Amino acid sequence: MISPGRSKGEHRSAQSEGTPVGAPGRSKGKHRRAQPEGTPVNTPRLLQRPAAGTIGDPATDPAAEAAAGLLQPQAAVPPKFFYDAQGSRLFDAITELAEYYPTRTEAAIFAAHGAAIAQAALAHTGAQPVIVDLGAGNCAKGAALFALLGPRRYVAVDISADYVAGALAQLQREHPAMDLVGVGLDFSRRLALPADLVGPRPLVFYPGSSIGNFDPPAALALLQQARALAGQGALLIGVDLVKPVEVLEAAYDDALGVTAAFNLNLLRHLNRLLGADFELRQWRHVALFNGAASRIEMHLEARRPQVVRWRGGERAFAAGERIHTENSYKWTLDGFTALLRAAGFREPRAWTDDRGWFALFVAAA
Ligand code: AVI
Repeated sequence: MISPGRSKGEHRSAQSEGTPVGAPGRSKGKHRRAQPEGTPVNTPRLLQRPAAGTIGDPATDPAAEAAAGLLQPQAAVPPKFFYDAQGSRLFDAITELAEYYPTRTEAAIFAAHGAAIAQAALAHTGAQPVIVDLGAGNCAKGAALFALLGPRRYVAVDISADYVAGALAQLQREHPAMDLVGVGLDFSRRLALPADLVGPRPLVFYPGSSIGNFDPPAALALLQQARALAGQGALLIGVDLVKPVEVLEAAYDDALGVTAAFNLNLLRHLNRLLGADFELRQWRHVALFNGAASRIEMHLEARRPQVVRWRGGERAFAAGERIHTENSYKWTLDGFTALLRAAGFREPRAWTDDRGWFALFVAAA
């Protein structure tokens, strides 16, 4: 069993081809700023890849999945329900908080070691790789790789297709000749993309330590799928590392209350998705470090007894009762190296910051 917080030895639907939801292919650039003669001008392609399944089946229907989570003895709703459009914007705000170190630490590692990281990745993928960006969001991190890697195509995968579509439209203005593809996909269920989209040796890019939002068995399963997706290519992944508890808890409970708003926004999302009647003022944000599991936990705690109703269900909550909304596992370098190897990756290499707070790994598929 591989676990995140300890060192090595001690120890995180069948898919169709996808339905285009935006204008495919290339445009003649009529509505774009003038380009030098002969510069090809593209339009982002957008694919929506719905999970196959039946409405009402928690395994495939998001509303049913959220409702089933609310009805568990210890209520729990998966963190993917943070990311409606508002939640995605709140997450972007989190990344700029003084207390939230992961984003800027990861950026500092790229700034210090970008050339070496790119060289390691290109050694596995070959020149001009296809970049497959998992959880691309505003696409800023993926775009930052363009200068380092010179990709021939950028595939931005995100649960929020609308959000990624807006980001790609902006990105296309800055990189008119780049082949940009947006994919709306909940890859926490299953990670698979058409072979002709990703090619034989893509670079699968999973930054920001989102892998930490999966428990170790689920992280292993996702990495195994990432390895299959990477074919003969490589993985470039960001991983948050174990560090002092005060630093961790402040990062998930900031003074401005942005993380609290991000957590509470999940209830707004459930009100819309399920027709629920959560009163946001009756809940408070809780973030704590669980040292035994080596993870930050986020919860929403009922301020007073209440009954919450939604289409087809209801639940009474006692004062102080919690809904578990997120785990964010913190790994050691050895622990994550072992996880990569267990998933079938080879030759893992890691780069960290001076404090050893965050790591970027490159591994061959
Ligand atoms: C997306 N993920 C890596 C973030 C994290 O740090 O676990 C989500 C987050 N939750 C609260 N703040 C940020």
